[in-house]
Amino acid sequence: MSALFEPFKLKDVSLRNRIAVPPMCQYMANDGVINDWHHVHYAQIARGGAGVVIVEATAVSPEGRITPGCTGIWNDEQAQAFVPTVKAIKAAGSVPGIQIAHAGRKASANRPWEGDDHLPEGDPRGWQTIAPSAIPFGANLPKVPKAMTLDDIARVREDFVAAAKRALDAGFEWLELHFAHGYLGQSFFSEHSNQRDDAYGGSLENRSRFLLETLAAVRKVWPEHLPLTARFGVIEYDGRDEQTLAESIELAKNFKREGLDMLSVSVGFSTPTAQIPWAPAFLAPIAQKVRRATGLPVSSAWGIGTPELAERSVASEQLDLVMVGRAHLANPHWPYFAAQQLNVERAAWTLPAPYAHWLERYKA
Ligand code: FNR
Ligand code: 531
Repeated sequence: MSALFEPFKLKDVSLRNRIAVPPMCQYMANDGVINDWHHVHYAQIARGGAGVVIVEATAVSPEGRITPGCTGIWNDEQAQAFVPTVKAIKAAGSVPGIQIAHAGRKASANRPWEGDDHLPEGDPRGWQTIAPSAIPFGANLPKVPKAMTLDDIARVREDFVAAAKRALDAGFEWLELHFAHGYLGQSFFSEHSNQRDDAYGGSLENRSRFLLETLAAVRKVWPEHLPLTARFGVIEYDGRDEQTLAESIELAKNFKREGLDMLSVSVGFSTPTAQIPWAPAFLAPIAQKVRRATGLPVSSAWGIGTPELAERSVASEQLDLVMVGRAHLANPHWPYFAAQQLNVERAAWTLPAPYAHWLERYKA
């Protein structure tokens, strides 16, 4: 039997297999409202058979978007626009998830294929970015953010709470806090971006405060029986990996204490000078370390594009869920072909009948 096609239960939510479609920005929204592009994209990818489909980083406020094309859930119109897509994901047999996010100092940018850089000063499409300290990311994102006041911090925390409530009302059953990739949550944790001298900066406890307070506040409004997860960069590849990983494991233990159900292990992306050792599944052994140290179920992504590698990452107990991103962009039915290549018996195959009947019955 394939480990990849074993079901997975987290709280009261059951996944048909260990395959997750990770959040992947589409940059195709207008004023944060999703449209046909997103509906077709998510419905078709869910029909491919993944256990959970996590909708892209969705901003908790207008200034929390990465680009003007990013989705938002800061108002009821945006939340309502998700409802048909949530239903389509469920109808396809996947669990509907969503990642809520604030881009911090990486906000107010062009789409990746239009420069991936900050919108120029004075560009009417741009906005003032905010962050723990007035320190720019650098490289393609040179804009100096406004250092957040304590009121800003409280407001953004409440924006995450309001976003979680709207996600629940829209029918999502899996919520992920975007605390990774150099965005606002990560930037409070990293000394590359946080040089505050108040209760939110300096010590590990202080640099963890925004993340833990936000998690605790969201946990209060997100039902206990539904998974509440976070994506967090546990390593930066900036020459201080041992210390960063040790601090990240401390934070993960505190996440668990505050009610986190699962951790999506990723990279910090807090500095443009990071030397990241890109390789298929390079994060899986690191995720396993976090899992063993904290007892939290873990997922991770990165270059896991072949069924064999996905299978091995789960069978070797490195990952509880495998995040297969770009391979799903290339083939929304990736899980079906993975099942074939792993010779998984038909019952585990998850294409809907209108496709499966003809692919199974009249096999070449
Ligand atoms: C991403 N990624 C990403 N990550 C995240 O936490 N939230 C997001 O919204 C996005 N958006 C996004 C868009 C696109 C087009 C890509 C390619 C990636 C990262 C993604 O979830 C995943 O971690 C990486 O792509 C690595 O996994 P793969 O693609 O190698 O399987
Ligand atoms: C990170 C990434 C870098 C290089 C290849 C694939 C993915 N992602 C992070 C995304 C935005 C797009 C780039 C988010 O977390 C929103």
